[in-house]
Amino acid sequence: MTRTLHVGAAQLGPIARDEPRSTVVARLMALLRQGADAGCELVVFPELALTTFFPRWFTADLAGHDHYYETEMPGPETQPLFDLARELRVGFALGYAELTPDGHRYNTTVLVERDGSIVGHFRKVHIPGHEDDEPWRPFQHLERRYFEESDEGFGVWRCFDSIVGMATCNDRRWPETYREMGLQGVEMILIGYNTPIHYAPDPGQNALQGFHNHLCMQAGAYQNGTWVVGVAKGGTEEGVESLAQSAIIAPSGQIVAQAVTTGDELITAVADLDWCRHYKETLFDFARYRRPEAYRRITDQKGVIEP
Ligand code: CDT
Repeated sequence: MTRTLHVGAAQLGPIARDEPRSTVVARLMALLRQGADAGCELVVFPELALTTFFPRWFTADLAGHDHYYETEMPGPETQPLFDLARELRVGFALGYAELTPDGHRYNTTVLVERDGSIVGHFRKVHIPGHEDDEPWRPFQHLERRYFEESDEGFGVWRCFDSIVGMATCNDRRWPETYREMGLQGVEMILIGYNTPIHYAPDPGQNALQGFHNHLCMQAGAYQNGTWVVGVAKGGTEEGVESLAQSAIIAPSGQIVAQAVTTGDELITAVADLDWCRHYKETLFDFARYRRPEAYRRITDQKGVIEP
């Protein structure tokens, strides 16, 4: 019998700076209900799905921005989402800003099973942007000020009768992200993102944002024989236009569902998990064909060393 996982990508439109958590959670719950009505077993929300994308604003005082972070998950305001998941028997992945009891700040995603129990957390590995105030930009990308790089790497979890992994936004642009999980047999990678259309260091890339978004996720899916679920927070948020184009991508690299709006929108697919084997056991039979001894620079070296 074919193994399937009915998955939904719950794209969000903008979240205003002053939008209360309760309103955002109500939006998430509406999408979770839509997912249940569509037959989904798992609904994936974007990166930093509880707040506006606050790293666009500089602050000299991080503690003054503590209200953007969650100190517990679930907390009082997110508990209703967990309760609804249990009631509907629909799991979810939710990106949020995490402030740990010992003061560490991570860009985190929590994965929750259909019974409302936490499967695991993923903390973003590749933190893009800059640390310091750069007022020349029309808006900033201060993720490197607000978040630490995770040293936990890319785990996978046996859940949803599958092998599931996570990555966050900028992680999707790096082939190592997918291969780390591919080497653990991943069958579905969940990726939330906030991608401003305008890229200040090289605006020539602006027109290519949609292309690059799909290019990297489709390549990651195909080269590792896995499903990839890419979920945006899109639309114009606090004056910043962000890419939507959420997509569910098959192990063939083909997009099987894509969002057509820039707002709150659910897209779904019945993911055939056995489709992964067509790639994992043929062209990308890692055990047979990979040559790790030829790839030593990938872990021994960080930047480019020209001959
Ligand atoms: N959130 C996030 O990682 N966004 C980046 C923007 C480009 S780097 C300034 C991304 O890779 O989409």
